[in-house]
Amino acid sequence: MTAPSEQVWREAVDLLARARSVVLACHVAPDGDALGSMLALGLALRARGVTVVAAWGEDPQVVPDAYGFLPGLDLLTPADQVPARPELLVTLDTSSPDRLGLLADRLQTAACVIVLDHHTSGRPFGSVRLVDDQAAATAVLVAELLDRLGVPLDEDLATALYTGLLTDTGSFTYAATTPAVHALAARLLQTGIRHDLIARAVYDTNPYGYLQVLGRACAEARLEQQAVRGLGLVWTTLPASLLSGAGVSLSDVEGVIDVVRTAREAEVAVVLKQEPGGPLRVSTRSKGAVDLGEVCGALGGGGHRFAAGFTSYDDVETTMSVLRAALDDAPHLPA
Ligand SMILES: [Mn+2]
Repeated sequence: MTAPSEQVWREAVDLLARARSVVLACHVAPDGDALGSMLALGLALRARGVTVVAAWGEDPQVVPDAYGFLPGLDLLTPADQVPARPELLVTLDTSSPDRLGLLADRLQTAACVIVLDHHTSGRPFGSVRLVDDQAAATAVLVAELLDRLGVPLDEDLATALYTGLLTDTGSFTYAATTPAVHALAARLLQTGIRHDLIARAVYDTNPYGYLQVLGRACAEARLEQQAVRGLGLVWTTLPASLLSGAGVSLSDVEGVIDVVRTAREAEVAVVLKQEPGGPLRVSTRSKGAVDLGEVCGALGGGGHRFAAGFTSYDDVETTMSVLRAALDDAPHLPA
């Protein structure tokens, strides 16, 4: 896939410049890029006099504590109050209709759908697709869109965009962190934002219970050296009882996989998180030899090449044997 053509950019800019009201929707269980991208675009459009509704398809919509500092949270609207027939719907960071959750039906009822995304897998949808799988974050595409709309960056826009950039690049460490990514980060910092406080809020502000959960997760991690055709697999589970006992939510434990994935013996890391009375949320990371977007896509999920996930309604044992088989079958990427 390549970057969006000039014609697609022009179509999107024309639609947004003419719109009187816009509905913005990001994926369920939103991360820093989904939220930051959506709120930045929402704030910019509202400043231009557009009526903006921002939402994701969960009821209730709970903003993770780590993102409580983001500007524009007042744009958020409960999913059941999102207009039934949007004049213009913009989806952000969302690779498949099912990732819109309760709002997936708006794809049928909206007069027009603009898609802003950088995922490699998923089921394509939408009429105007600003999709670039080489982009480090959806925030990169939103920044370009704001430039093309002639919106100057202010501190609020920069805070939201920087949060997306920071989180989706793994603090500017993943391979997609190009010179252009750093150039955008520099422009964002020039607005005067406190990047140190953003990083602290996102990464260094955990509830005490997180330490207990992380300890258990690491102590019980399993290393399977022969898995992934000998490249190695490390995995662990976070049972609902462990999370509730420690008083932490699913969004509080997003960072566990970033510790588990550091095991040098394993190409692939997996964390299975159990919702109380619900399915398993399976997060996966690879070091570059396996396309996990493909693997998780085949299991009903999706994501990026090196970071992806899916939802499983089976137990841990069954889920892991299905995943092991899929990882054994996955083609190895060139180094
Ligand atoms: Mn993203």
